Amino acid sequence: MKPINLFINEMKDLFKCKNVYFMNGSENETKELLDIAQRSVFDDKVILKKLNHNEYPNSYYHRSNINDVARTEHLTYVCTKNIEQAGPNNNWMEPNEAKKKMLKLFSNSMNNRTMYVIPFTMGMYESEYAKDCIQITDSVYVALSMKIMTRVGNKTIDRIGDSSNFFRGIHSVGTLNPSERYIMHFPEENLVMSFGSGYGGNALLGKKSYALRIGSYLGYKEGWLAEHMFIIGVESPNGKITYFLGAFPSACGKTNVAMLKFVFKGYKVWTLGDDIAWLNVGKDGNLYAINPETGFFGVAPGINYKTNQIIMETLKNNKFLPTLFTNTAIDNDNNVPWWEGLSDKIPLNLTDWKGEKYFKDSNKTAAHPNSRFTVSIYNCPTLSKEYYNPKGVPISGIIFGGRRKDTIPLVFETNDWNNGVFMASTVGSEITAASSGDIGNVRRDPMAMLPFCGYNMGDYFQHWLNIGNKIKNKPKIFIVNWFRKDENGKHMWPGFGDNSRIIKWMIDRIDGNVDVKKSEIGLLPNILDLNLDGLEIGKNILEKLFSIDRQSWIKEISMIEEFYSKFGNKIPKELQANLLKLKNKIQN
Ligand code: GTP
Ligand code: SPV
Ligand code: MN
Repeated sequence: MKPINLFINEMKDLFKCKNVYFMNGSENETKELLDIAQRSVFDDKVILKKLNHNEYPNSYYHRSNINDVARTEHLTYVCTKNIEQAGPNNNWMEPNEAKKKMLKLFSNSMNNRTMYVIPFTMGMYESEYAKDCIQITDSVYVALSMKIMTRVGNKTIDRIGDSSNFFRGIHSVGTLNPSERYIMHFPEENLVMSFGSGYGGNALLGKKSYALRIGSYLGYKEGWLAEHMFIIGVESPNGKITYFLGAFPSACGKTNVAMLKFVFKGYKVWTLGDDIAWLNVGKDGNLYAINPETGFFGVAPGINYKTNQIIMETLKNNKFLPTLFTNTAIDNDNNVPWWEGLSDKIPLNLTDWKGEKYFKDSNKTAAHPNSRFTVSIYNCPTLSKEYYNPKGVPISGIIFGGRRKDTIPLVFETNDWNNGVFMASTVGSEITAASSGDIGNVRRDPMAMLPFCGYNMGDYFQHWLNIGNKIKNKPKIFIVNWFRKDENGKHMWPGFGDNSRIIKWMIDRIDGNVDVKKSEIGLLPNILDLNLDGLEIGKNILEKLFSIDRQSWIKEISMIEEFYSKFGNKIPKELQANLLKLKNKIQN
């Protein structure tokens, strides 16, 4: 028997499902799944509710369990044979112990349910970087979401053929009991087991579990990088397109930059990806990036026609697959989704994300802060034609950032690749609602990969340095912080569309049109080189946005030292040397 069929039979025996739904990727299948989801009740709720299709074509609403609204990092494990390989950045469990635990939870857990078999490919079928996968799930919401987010269909089955070389993702929502929730990764076996959650990165196993955690491990072994990054091309008035990658931690602005609208005439952003990039060094010595996904799973709150017109158009321009809204509020008068920031006026007849009537004066938000839309990338009006290029696009700039109310300037350029890797390895960010944890606390989140690096981060940093040695035309590396606040706790930079002013400066740097000011931490822009036409921003605010406060940096360095010390001698010497240099400069 073919390995695929062996695997599916094994799953049937394990889960004792009522029936099997083998997905083929057809349009008809989408209709069938939508029908099933609108007819079925799970967790006391109808799984999908049709929204007003005049306002939001082909859109549906889903409410998840109130205990299941974000990734649960403390229940996410990397199970390698030895603990050092997983590193202090991961929870670790011995693989046999982890499997025993999971098999017990999985056993009979689909008794009265349908088991969906989802064959999917990450990346263009034509791409030599594409990877074939099979996910098992008992959630029709997950099955539909996977269809939006990845290439689902028979083609994957044909590609796998008689081979046993495919990713196995095994998922069951179980009873949604948080005390029985685990997401276990077995990088050495190309396998993930997930139980007890139906939400986002916990359940759509092609995304964080495969494309990042397993992907980063494969990249380490095979000589490439799997990154938590958007990919964009920026067209300048002269027609040249400059490609950027950007890594910000969860809920720190990637999707918004991916669909950014420039405030200057003649410039245009072409979208390639908003969350995941697979990077390879080409034969020509350039760094190339592909987006292995086919959809956006984006944060709803904050989005409106002013902050991001292109995202709104993507949500309204529904031509292809359905769009799902999860844990937003519902405006009952119009049967449309609503979230904080969508309109100034709060609709009168609002049901909140928990399903309760929402009162305007309550301290709670109507939409969950991590409420999201799942939408096909093909609906995006700014989708780049290079999205379809199996080789990917050649990168000229890499942007790293975090959410910091202080310390980190609006933008600076790093001195060179290795110094850029060092700076990226030190990025800190306030924890957001995208993961359950101490929201607001600053933690180190190197390359925005802390929750997603499937192996020891010390080895990961060395891998970044090694990749750099292979790149002939090294991209410039920039650090940004859209989130610096004043004494009153107000963001000093308007952000969103105005971030294009900063990206324009980066293009000017890449093209060699403007100079920089050297500072202790890196290369700062000359304020006069930033085009701030039409923006009302005081000179003193601008100065504050770029100020380097010695005391804050002394604290910052001690936090970096504390983080590095967890990795012992795994931290590359090159990065230790950079840290020492920075410390000397700050102290002198
Ligand atoms: P993940 O999907 O979790 O990986 O998040 P992301 O990095 O794609 O973040 P996203 O673009 O969805 O933005 C997250 C939140 O930050 C949303 O509530 C946005 O409205 C808000 N946001 C995005 N860009 C900016 C900005 O430039 N300034 C400010 N103040 N807020 C922003
Ligand atoms: C993130 O948290 O970085 C996300 C959402 O993109 S999830 O798919 O849940 O990981
Ligand atoms: Mn993300």
